[in-house]
Amino acid sequence: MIHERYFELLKEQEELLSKKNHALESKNGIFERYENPVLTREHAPVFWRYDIDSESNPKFLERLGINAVFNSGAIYLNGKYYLVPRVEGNDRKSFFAVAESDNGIDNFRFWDYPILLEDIVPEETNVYDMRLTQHEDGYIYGIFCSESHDDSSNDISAAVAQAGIVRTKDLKNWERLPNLKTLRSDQQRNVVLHPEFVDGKYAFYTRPMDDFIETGSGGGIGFGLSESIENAVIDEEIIVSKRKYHTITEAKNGAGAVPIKTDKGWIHIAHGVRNTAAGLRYVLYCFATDLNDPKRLIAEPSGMFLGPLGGERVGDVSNVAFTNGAIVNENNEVFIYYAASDTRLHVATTTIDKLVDYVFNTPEDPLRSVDCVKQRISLIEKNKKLLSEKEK
Ligand code: M1P
Repeated sequence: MIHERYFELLKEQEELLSKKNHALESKNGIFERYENPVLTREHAPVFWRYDIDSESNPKFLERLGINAVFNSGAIYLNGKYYLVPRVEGNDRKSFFAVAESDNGIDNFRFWDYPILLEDIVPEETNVYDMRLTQHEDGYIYGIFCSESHDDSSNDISAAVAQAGIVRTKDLKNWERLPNLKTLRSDQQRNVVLHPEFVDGKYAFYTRPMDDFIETGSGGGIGFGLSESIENAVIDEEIIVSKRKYHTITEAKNGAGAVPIKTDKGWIHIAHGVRNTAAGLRYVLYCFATDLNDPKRLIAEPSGMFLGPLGGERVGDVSNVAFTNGAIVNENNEVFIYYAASDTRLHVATTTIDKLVDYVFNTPEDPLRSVDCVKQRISLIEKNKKLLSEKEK
């Protein structure tokens, strides 16, 4: 018999799932945040967590808890908004699952089953952070981090990160392909597949790193080409968006959402990381690359685009804003799915026009305080002139 508590939990969950989400007044004119997260651990179906049989679970104890739902791939298909977040069990293992909504800001509901990946990488322990690319070859690709223990080390926590690859046409049947090989980088995380062929090849944004946590000599977000996707191999990686001293990318950076094609260039929403006395701080930043040569940087506005704010700052890994998915709908509205502190998933909305304006008209970081002050003084002087003309 089904335990009666199941129906109570279902009712409580329905209230959460059907709750309307409201935009908060934009503070910067660039994007709106929302009142509620779009996905949390409470959104995970009750039957993923409980044995609902009153005979085998008379006290209705949770058997397989969910700890967090965060960093999410995103895709817009046939008028619906789909998310494939990182769902982390209480056992610390992450997995992927599809959640869908009609409007992209609320009522996201998980499908009944999580995605069971083909088990073709026997050493793989954990998977996370899928980027969903609708590629011009006709497939939807999911590129994610495939993490294994580093057996060359005696350290129990030593790990190796590689980029896993799956593809699908319907988000239901997933074909797993061999992990990406990058011949000149030992480890990879935050790899994104470009949606178009470049010189007839599959193009990837990479993040060369020579350690699991530290990128070491890795100079930033890279770009590389592979002849094949069935056996993807990248030889040379060219740095597109560099890590820079005393900026929001000083410690590391990584590609985020699949780049958004606009008339002026590909817009990238990535993350930058700096170190502080309180630990690493992750924020989102933007840059643009050339439409015909997507490894060529053409704009990089100064500083952060979106940082963790208020309650977003606290979670399992505090002080983190992270994105790996954004959606543009037919009205050129942009939905940026960003996770807060490795715990829950939020949305911020903007439009293509605003994003282009932000990316191409926000000044670059002059990299030195004295030059930043000069930059600000020139803005003040321009404004003062206008204000004094108004007074005349
Ligand atoms: O904990 C913050 C983020 O850390 C990693 O990102 P990066 O490789 O840039 O350090 C990822 O594990 C990501 O999932 C996580 O949100």
